[in-house]
Amino acid sequence: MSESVKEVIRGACPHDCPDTCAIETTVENGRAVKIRGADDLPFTNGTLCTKVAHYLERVYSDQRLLHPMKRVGRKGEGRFERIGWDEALDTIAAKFGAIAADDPRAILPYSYGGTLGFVQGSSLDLRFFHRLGASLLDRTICSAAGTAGWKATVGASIGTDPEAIVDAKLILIWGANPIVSNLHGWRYIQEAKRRGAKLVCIDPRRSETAAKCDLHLAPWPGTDGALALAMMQVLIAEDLVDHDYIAAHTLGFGDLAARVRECTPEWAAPLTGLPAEAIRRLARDYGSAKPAAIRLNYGLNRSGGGGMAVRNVACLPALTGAWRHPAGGAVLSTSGNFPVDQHSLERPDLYPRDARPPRTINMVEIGDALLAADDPPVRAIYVYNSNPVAVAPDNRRVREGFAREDLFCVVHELFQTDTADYADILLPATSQLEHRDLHKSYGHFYAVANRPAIAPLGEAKPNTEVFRLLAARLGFTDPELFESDDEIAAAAFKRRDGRVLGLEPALAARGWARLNLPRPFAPFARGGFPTPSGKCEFRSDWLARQGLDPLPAWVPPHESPVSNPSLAARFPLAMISPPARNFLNTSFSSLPRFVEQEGGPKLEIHPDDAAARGIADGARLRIFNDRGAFHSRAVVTDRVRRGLVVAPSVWWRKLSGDGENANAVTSPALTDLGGGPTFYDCLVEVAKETRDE
Ligand SMILES: Nc1nc2c(c(=O)[nH]1)N[C@H]1C(S)=C(S)[C@@H](COP(=O)(O)OP(=O)(O)OC[C@H]3O[C@@H](n4cnc5c(=O)[nH]c(N)nc54)[C@H](O)[C@@H]3O)O[C@H]1N2
Ligand SMILES: Nc1nc2c(c(=O)[nH]1)N[C@H]1C(S)=C(S)[C@@H](COP(=O)(O)OP(=O)(O)OC[C@H]3O[C@@H](n4cnc5c(=O)[nH]c(N)nc54)[C@H](O)[C@@H]3O)O[C@H]1N2
Ligand SMILES: [Mo]
Repeated sequence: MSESVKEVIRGACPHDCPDTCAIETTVENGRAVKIRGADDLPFTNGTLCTKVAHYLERVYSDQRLLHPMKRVGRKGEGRFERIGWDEALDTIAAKFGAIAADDPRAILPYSYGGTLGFVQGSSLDLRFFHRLGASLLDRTICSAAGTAGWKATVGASIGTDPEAIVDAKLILIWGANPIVSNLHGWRYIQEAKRRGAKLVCIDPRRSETAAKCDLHLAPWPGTDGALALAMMQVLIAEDLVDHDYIAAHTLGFGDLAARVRECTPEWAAPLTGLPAEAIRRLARDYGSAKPAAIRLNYGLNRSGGGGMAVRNVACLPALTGAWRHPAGGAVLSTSGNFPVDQHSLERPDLYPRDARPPRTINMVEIGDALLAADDPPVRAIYVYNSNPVAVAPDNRRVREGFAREDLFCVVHELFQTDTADYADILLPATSQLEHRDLHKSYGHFYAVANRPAIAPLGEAKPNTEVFRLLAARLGFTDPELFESDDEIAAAAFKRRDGRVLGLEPALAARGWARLNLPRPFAPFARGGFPTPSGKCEFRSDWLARQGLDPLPAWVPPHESPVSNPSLAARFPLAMISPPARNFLNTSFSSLPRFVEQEGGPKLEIHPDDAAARGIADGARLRIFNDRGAFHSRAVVTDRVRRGLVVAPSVWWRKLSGDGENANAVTSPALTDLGGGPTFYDCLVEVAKETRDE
């Protein structure tokens, strides 16, 4: 009898989540048999979320794409025929070569968060498209607005250590739902509560997290900017500010004080839908609790004023001096702490000098780009790490764009997603267990390496491998296009004096390494903001130079009863579509376990709004506006405030019953800063569906 070979391989969870867990995969005779969270990485702490705990069901799913295919049916129909890799790559190279001879900017890469790894997500792929001279993609679909608002104020994506938050006395959880989308971060918030912290959740609905906090404030979506301005008004008027900190480490306090003078809680009350007294009390609590921390996430950045909302919130800890304490301050993302060598990874210098100036397309506007871009029109699209036909807003336009018969579409995927249905050539991708990668995190201070645990399934290939093969077929000879995954990973972090920054030895030895940051870490206790002035910028010349308001301001949502009464008369309900617990964007939305747990598309609606429309719990609903419509089952609940409906997302369109998901109605309008999406800035009407199928 042959002895079985058993091995534990250390890896990283690749998904778009702040937690970036270290995982351990047990492999027996070449097959992964068990997966668990690593015990030794403190943030992971031996646990995985409900999705990744069952990761092997994803890896070994019978839905996996295992060989290249070419389209045989109509676009979108999803009928394919098996071909070999040579035919697939030759077809792509011939098409790309011909189009590039004309104008390479007619070729568009489209990628986002399928994996957040440097190697498979932002290295050779970008080098290849740079070398080709393709259109550039502005990757805005998630965090662009908040990132810009934070940058204007604080300077870079740096903030409080999420592990240090255990010592805070007050924590504002703002536009965040950690129980669902930052589970491992929630453990530290709970520990703070155990040590006596008060938890306040600011979220239009009573989320899983809000239900566990001491206080829940439910503003109208997209009005956080007004709430933060009113808090500043109270803090300044009642002298709850830290004058020494302001004098030493901030810029433009006088302008700010003048700007917020009229922004009283009474002013903000009708805008936010919160009682003035609740706003005043929140500001007083925030001004007196020491240390006070703010855990923002991206929920508040998905509205017309999402950039400014984050900017306004980011001003608060500089006003009160909360940055002085490691457990105080605020954090939106920790990614700016990582010494990433973006230039070496992406090589923008490979862009051909003799070509016409690069053209950039905002990924949120993909529908428009495919349908209306000229100079030149988009003639080919290469989609990887993303499922735009399900996740991009104003879905009807997106689908029309992908349905263009004259568009050459390549999709590289693990699964036959809604987008894959539109491919001319569909390529099979490896899962995280089958390729090499290296990760930073946007929710903690650890870099995590990923070693392949098993061989690629079927004929699946990693992203990098496909670009190496395509580069050769297109006749490129630049060595940067042929580096191995190990070489790419080794170049991800900056070196100083030719030496690595101390991360590699630990990464190699145990698969993860903490950034070389002091502990305790209070990034701005003594100022040193990474802004042009080195101070927290209440007044931003960077914004002024872009023709934008240099001061914190109130930017209303595009669609609300206050900003657009005539639209609200026809579509009176505000819809948000935040992540469902068992999905990760659309990455788990086709697997039976998770689809069953979610139990079909749902729409949460307040009992009064339901009664006014004759809607009973469980009724089939049609949710619509001028952009489109989709169907869901009613969940009548007071978890949502009056006037708000909530559609947990993101469903695969083709598995949602009616072929539509929430993005049938979401808007393609952009945010004030950063060109981000406005998924949660969306007015709809809801009706009981009489035809019940
Ligand atoms: N289980 C699971 N986890 C995930 C994801 C997933 O799909 N599923 N997605 C991952 C990704 S890509 C991201 S970007 C993050 C997203 O996670 P978060 O950044 O936390 O963002 P959201 O879940 O979009 O929103 C968080 C909360 O903000 C609330 N919210 C909506 N509009 C507003 C508003 O205008 N103001 C305020 N104050 N709150 C508002 C929502 O109701 C929600 O409860 O999570 C990641 N983690
Ligand atoms: N209505 C609504 N829409 C939303 C949101 C919302 O809250 N509401 N959230 C938005 C947010 S925050 C985000 S970040 C975007 C997310 O949008 P996307 O980044 O497009 O995320 P996913 O839908 O998970 O699609 C990722 C795809 O990449 C594939 N993939 C994974 N690993 C690899 C790999 O190694 N190689 C290749 N080639 N493919 C791989 C996965 O199988 C998956 O199909 O969606 C946005 N859309
Ligand atoms: Mo996201």
